[in-house]
Amino acid sequence: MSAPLLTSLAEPGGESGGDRPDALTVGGRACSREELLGAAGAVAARIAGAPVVAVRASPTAETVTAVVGALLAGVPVVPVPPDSGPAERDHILRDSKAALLLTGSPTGSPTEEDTGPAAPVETVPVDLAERAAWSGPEPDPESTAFVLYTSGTTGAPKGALISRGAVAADLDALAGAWAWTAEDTLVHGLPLFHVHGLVLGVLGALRVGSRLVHTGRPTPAAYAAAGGSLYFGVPTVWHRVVQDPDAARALSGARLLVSGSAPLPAPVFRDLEQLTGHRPVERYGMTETLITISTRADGERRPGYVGTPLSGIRTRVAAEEGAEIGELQLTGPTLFDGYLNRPEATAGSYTEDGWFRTGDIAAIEPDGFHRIVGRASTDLIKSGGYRIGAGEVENALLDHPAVREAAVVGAPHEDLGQQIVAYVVADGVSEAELIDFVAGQLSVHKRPRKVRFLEALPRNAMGKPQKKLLPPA
Ligand code: MLC
Ligand code: AMP
Repeated sequence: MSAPLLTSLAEPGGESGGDRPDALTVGGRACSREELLGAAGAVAARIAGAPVVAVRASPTAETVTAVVGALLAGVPVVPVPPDSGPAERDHILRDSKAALLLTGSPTGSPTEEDTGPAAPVETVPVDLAERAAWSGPEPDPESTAFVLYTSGTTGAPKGALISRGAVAADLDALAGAWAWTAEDTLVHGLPLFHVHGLVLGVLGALRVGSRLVHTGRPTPAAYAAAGGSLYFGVPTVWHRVVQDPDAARALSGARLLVSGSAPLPAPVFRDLEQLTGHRPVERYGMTETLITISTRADGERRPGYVGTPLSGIRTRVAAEEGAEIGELQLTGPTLFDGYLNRPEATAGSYTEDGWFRTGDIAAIEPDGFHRIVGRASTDLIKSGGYRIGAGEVENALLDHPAVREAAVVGAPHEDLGQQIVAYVVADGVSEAELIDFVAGQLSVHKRPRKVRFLEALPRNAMGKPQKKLLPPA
C-alpha cells in the first residue's frame, strides 16, 4: 500500500531535516509546511462531510490551502479556472454538483463572478491566518481526489475522476524517474487547475517534501530569479525562455528542466541545451492518465522523444498491419476512474481488452523510446499546453446572436504550438468582439486568436463542414 497522499505534511521534517518559513511560496506569499497544515486543517474542519467542493484555482497560497484542506478531509476537489466565464463555470459547478466554492476572497462575500446567473453555490473564504489541527483518518486510496474538467472534441468539458491512489502512484513514479527529493526547490508558474501545475506542481512538491516556488505567471524573468533546482514548463514557456538568453543562462545552475503537456520542438530543445547546458527531460501525459511516459534524470534525453513508460505503466501502439505508428494505448495504476455522469464516454475511451485509448498517434522505437506523432482528431487543439475542444469554442461562437455558422481549428504556431483560429459566417460583428465574447463565456485561453469571416463554410454533399477545405489562417 502506498504512503498517505500528503506525506511531507504529515512528517514536516522531510529529508532536508526541518520545516522552513518559505517551504512554499505562491505568487509572492511564503509559508511553512506547518502554517499550511494549520490553515488547511481549518478548511478541512469547515467542509468535512461535503460530497465535493469546488476551488477557484487562482495562483495563490489560498488555492493551495483549499486543495490541501479538502484532501485532508477526503472531500473531492473540483478546480475552477479563475477566469472562466459563466458558461464554463456554470457547467462545471452544475455537472459536479459542487455546492461549496472555496476562494481566497478575504471578506467571504460572494463576488458577482462567483454567483453568476445560475450556479447555486455558497462561497467559503479561505483564511491563511486560521489554524486548526486536523486528526481525521487518512481517506481510502480508491476515493476521488479530484474531478478535473477537460475538453473533448465536441460538447462541454467532462469531469475526469482521479483517485488519491492514482495521484500517489504517479508522483512516486515521477520522483523515481527524476530523482526528485526533499533537497530540490521546484519552480513553475503553471495554472493550478490542471494536472501539470496542480497535481505535479503542488502535490508533487508536498509529497516529496521539496520547496515550491510558484511564480504567479511563468515568465522567463521570474524563472531566472527563482533560483530553483527543478523547473517545470510547457513548451511555450521554454520557447519564451530561449528567446531571452540572459534568463535562460540563469537556469544553468538548476539540476533538471522538465517539459510537458505538448510537443517540445527540437529547436527549442537544442537552444535550451546550448544556453543552459541542460538537455531537458520530456514527459507525456493526459488528464485521464496522469503522467505515463518520461525520460529520466539518469538516462538519455533525445529531442522529439518522450522516453519510456513510468514504473507500473504498460504501453502499446495499435498500428495497422505493416505500419509503425498507431494509437497509443495504456494501462497502469495512474489511470482515472471514468468521466463523471458519462458512462458511455467512459466506456468509449477503453478498448475491449481494457486498455485506455489516448487518441494520440505514437511510435515505439526498438529501444523502447516513445515518439508522439500527433493526435488522431484535429478537433482537439493544444494551445500553450492547454487542451481545447473545437466544438466547445464553436458552440460559444454560435451563442453570439450575429454568428450563423462557425468552424474552429488549431493552426500551427511557433510560440503556442497551435493557435485557435475561428472561421465564421456572421453579420455586423468584429473580430475583436467575437474574441472577447468567447473569452468572456469560456476561459480566456479558449479564445480564438484570429477570426476569419467567410460567405459560407465549405461543406460536403451531406452538408457536413469540411475543415480541410478552409482557407489558410
Ligand atoms: C488577453 N487577455 C484577455 C484577453 N486577451 N483577457 C480577457 N479577454 C481577452 N480577450 C489577458 C489574459 O487574461 C492574461 O492576463 C493575459 O491577457 C495574457 O493571456 P494570454 O495571451 O492568453 O497568455 P499567453 O501569453 O498566451 O499564455 C501562455 C502561457 C499559458 C504559456 C503562460 O498558455 C499557460 O499558462 N499554459 C499552461 C497550460 C497548462 O498548464 N497545461 C497543462 C494541462 S495538463 P493575465 O492577467 O493572466 O496576465 C496536461 C497533462 C500534462 O496537459 O501532460 O501535463
Ligand atoms: P491534457 O488532458 O490537457 O493533459 O492533454 C493531454 C494531451 O496533451 C495528450 O493527449 C497529448 O496530445 C498532449 N501531450 C502531453 N504531453 C505531451 C508531450 N510531451 N508531447 C506531445 N504531446 C503531449
